[in-house]
Amino acid sequence: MQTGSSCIKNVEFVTSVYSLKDLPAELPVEIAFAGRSNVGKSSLLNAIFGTRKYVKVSSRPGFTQSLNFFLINRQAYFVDLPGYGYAKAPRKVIQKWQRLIEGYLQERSTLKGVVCIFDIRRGVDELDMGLINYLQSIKVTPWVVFNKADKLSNNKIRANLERATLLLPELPVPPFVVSAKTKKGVSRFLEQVICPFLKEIDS
Ligand SMILES: Nc1nc2c(ncn2[C@@H]2O[C@H](COP(=O)(O)OP(=O)(O)OP(=O)(O)O)[C@@H](O)[C@H]2O)c(=O)[nH]1
Ligand SMILES: [Mg+2]
Repeated sequence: MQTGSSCIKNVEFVTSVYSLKDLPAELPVEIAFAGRSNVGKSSLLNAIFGTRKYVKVSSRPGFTQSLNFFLINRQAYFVDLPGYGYAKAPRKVIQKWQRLIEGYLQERSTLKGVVCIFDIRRGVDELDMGLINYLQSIKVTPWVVFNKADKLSNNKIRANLERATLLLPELPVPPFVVSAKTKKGVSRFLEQVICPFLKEIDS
């Protein structure tokens, strides 16, 4: 599929993985998208891909239960991770997801970083901090993106961002604020974080 973005020229869905033994062979670059259930991971991927139809978006939380691999420009993987924190999921299911996600994050040596998506209305909570701290403990770069900016006024966005930033540890790149719905902020995030990796393998 052709896309509109400057550095994402081609996207192909490759596979949904439910078990670590089914992970595809590594490519030079892999970037994962993580966050609470319903925060808009799949929607952000669609915004990045320049289409609404590519990744399934949930009408109910807890929709994405597998690791979904997308092949970008035939040489990198973007991975849509299952959302955490869905209170209604059975304990066994939560434990299985956790093992799958943690195993995945530890195992992928070509993982360049994880896009950690949070809701700008809610800021960061204990589970979100747990994700950031876990990534830092295994030396994987977290990139923080606050989504659903279309739901708040600019003043409220500024206040929430300030409050959330105080809670977060020092990050390699300051947080981004985007709306997967209106696409506001998405191209800036792409150009500053994602495109450099894709351009690196191009050259
Ligand atoms: N207003 C608004 N709604 C959004 C935005 N991003 C996502 N949504 C909505 O939020 C809901 C969840 O979006 P998804 O993209 O499926 O969220 P997800 O994080 O992939 O969810 P799981 O797969 O369950 O973990 C859907 O109804 C989306 O339309 C946004 O930027 N603004
Ligand atoms: Mg999803």
